[in-house]
Amino acid sequence: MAAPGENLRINSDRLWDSIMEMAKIGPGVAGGNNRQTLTDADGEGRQLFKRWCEAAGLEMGLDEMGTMFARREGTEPDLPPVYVGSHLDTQPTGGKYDGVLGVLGGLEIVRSLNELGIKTKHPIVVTNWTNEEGARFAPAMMASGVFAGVLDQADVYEHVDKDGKKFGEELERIGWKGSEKVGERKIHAFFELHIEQGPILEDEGIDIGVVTHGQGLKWLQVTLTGKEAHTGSTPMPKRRNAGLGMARVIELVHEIAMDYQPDAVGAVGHMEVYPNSRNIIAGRTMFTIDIRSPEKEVLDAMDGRIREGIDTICEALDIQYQIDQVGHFDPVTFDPGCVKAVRDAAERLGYTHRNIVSGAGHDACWINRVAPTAMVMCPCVDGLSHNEAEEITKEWAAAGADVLFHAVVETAVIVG
Ligand code: HGY
Ligand code: MN
Ligand code: MN
Repeated sequence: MAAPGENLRINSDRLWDSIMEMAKIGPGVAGGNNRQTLTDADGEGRQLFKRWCEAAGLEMGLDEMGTMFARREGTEPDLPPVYVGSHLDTQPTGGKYDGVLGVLGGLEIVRSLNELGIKTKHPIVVTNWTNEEGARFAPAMMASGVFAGVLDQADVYEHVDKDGKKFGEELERIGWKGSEKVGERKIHAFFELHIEQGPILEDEGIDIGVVTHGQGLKWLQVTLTGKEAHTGSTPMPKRRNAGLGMARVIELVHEIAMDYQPDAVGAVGHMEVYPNSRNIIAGRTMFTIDIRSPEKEVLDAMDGRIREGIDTICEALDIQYQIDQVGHFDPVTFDPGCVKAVRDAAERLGYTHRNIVSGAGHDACWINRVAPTAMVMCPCVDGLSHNEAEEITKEWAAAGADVLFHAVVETAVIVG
């Protein structure tokens, strides 16, 4: 396949302006975004993206999970398209770039191809995957997981948020449930541009992360049941304190992750306490353990040790426990051919680059099961993400989008 010329670049001002325009929708309280999946803000962001896609001459498809597929025709329409995208939904205290850079980077590729009058053999489809974050409805990477056949659509339709609202009903309510069956599209290759969400690229002064692997993840939702009682008049030996149990499990998760350094990670970010009253011993707690490692054996070992530890803690405190696995994927090895296209693009364009393992999960991790897939990463300031202060530079965004541009058009094959 003929490689694009090194002067083929995106329009970085236009990309940056689009990112800033999207950031106005679902603003957070500290300069970032709260555009959680299937909220009205998500619906507004989808509308804006749809308008931009239609203005760029793209035909919009929508499947039964609400994933958006904006198609630019190829000279050989029957060939399977090259897909490029990420997600527009954010964390409740999310940044402006997590996911958005990948979706609007894909749109910028199309805008640049239109401007330059370049055609490709394969169609190109810019994609917004529904509910990548898994913040409002677990698990993360939900729509791409259904697309890849690892999650069951009817099941996830029934998943509820903290207010008891169902995913399927909320998708209908915001008017973004499509009629296209999920997972029937044939994908020639999928590329995703994403901020690193870690400190490596910035610390090393590197422009581009060539993502060779993604680490594995497990989310264990734990419910501890003790007994509500008066915090003043109940003698210590008679307490069945689910709050104390949660505290000990949180410490256990940290200690176990520290046993597998430098790569393993573990934390509890979601915690609910019932009845959450100052002078009542917590009778029930529900929380989610997030553990990750690039090595499947380590992930499984941590899982096993945590389960044993929870049993011991609950025995000692005379409380009951239930553990439900609400998210999981094994470590991912991306397609060597697509990874090479990313690396060659960075080289050709004169950007510094290094191989990197993704610490965060991405839609690409699931799509890699059904199509050749690779990711491009750019640095972010202080490696900070899932925080409203998330920041990148326009130059980093442009470098990432340029590399994405080359990898996509080389794979889609420029014609004429
Ligand atoms: O959890 C993750 O890794 C992703 O940001 N949803
Ligand atoms: Mn993301
Ligand atoms: Mn995220």
